[in-house]
Amino acid sequence: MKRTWIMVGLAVGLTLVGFSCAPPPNGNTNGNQTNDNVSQNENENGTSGPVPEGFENATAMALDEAHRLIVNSSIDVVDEVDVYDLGSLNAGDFVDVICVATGDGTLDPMVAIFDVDGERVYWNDDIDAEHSNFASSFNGYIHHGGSHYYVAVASSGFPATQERIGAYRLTVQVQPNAGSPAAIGQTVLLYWQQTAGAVEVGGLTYAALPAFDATVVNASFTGQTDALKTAILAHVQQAFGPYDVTFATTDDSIWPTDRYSVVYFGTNTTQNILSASDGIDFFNGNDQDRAIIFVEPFGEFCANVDQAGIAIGNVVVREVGQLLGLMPTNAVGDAMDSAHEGTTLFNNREFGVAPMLDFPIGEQNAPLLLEETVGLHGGE
Ligand SMILES: [Ca+2]
Ligand SMILES: [Ca+2]
Ligand SMILES: [Ca+2]
Repeated sequence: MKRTWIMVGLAVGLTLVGFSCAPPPNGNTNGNQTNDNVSQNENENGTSGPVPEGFENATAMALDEAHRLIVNSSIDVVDEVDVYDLGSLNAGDFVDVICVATGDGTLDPMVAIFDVDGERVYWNDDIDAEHSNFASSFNGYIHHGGSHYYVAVASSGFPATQERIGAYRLTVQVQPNAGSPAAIGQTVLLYWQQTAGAVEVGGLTYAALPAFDATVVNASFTGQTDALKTAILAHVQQAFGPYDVTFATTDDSIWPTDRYSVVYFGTNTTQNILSASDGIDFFNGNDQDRAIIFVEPFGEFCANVDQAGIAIGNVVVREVGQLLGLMPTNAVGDAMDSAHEGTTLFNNREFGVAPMLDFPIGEQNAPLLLEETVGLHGGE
């Protein structure tokens, strides 16, 4: 399915800001206003509509009296995706999902849960890849009700072919009505100044970082450090404008006193990457996580400070998106696009509805997830 991603993002963003519709009786706040450009389904109040693309062959699997489902099955060919339809879930239900390889143990699984529109709620590949635990597991609250929730199992995209097929056991446990997940705003500190010591991001330690300096990005930017900071800040504030995300910087006379996440700016990398973060923090369970942007590589393709402000800003937006639970996507123009770096970094991007880089079916509805995670700016 081909779409114009920038337009989708704009339309969804405007709809979320502009409408304040009462949730239908089943608690589904994911009404047609936000996603009729995705699947045209009419699933409010549990009436069934077209099943989203990729979920047509879902196997209906009712939970037992203990609200549990155990499936023993297998991924038999590379790129197979097994989809199970759990039926309806409500906001405040707590789901606990684990998928482990069984049989000869060759499968490296990944697992995700999707709402009635095929939009991702949670995903996991490896519980602990560092210690070779390639089983998949996640747990957390359902934030909006729906007549169908789908759990999908696929093989991880990374391993060699022989690790991509094999048997698995999927266990789903639901605790109905376990709590009331609420959106909570987030403050993010852009750390322009020199750090007092080494900083740790994503399990890696970086030696003390010097103050942000436009000269490091590109020698021709000397003397334009403040202009570049201003351009980056303006870009990230614009991107998160609809949502309750507050950006502060170390140049502010008063630093935030509440809990905040931090974006550092490093000068170089031996890994040839633009950025790193503590990870995808689904529904922002950690309000003090960190990301780092490596500004040096941007100098190679940014001709002026305005370009650099947009390019670096786009990468800051994507990393903060991860710190708020968004996954990398695979769509030009989407704020979480990680597949088309190159010159697309010079373009304005929008949080939109886009396919994920790391799961073969379903999409990520970033505006909906951000609204459910941090809420809308000013509580609109
Ligand atoms: Ca199968
Ligand atoms: Ca895995
Ligand atoms: Ca976080």
